[in-house]
Amino acid sequence: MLDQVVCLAAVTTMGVLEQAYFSLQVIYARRKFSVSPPSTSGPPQFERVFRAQVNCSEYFPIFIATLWTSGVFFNQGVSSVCGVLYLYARLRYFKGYSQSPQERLAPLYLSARLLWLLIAFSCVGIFLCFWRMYADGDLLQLLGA
Ligand code: JUQ
Repeated sequence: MLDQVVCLAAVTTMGVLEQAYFSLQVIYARRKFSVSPPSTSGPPQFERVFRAQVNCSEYFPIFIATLWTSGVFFNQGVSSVCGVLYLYARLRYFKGYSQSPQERLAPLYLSARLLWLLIAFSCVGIFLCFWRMYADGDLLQLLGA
């Protein structure tokens, strides 16, 4: 049973490490540009690193939820490949945004496309699961019909 989700767990752990890396970069940027908490404003170089980390964090729960839904209900291999590519896109997004707002765009579009793909695979997987339950008569029983 665990071999059906081990790749998803690996991608999840890689993602957590990536988030830790982004947080460390914000800590270093705070020191470098002398921006003390709770302040989040400072020179543009600091604010770009800060915003890049916040934006990646904002999408991390959505990414993890769709990675696992797609991996469990659709296909572990396909979902894990999309997951690794998403994390790679987010790394390039973070590095790009640290340079300039313009340089974040190409990896941002890639990460958005990969997230749409994971959402689509999740929908297909859930639909197929309901479909199978319906065909087996389990779904009607579950709904009390
Ligand atoms: C919200 C909920 C689900 C999205 C794509 C796929 C699913 C994103 C928009 C970001 C950023 C960063 C910046 C990874 C048009 C529908 C989604 C979803 C959004 N989209 N923005 C932005 C804040 O630097 O501007 O990280 N990420 C997205 O997906 C596209 C949106």
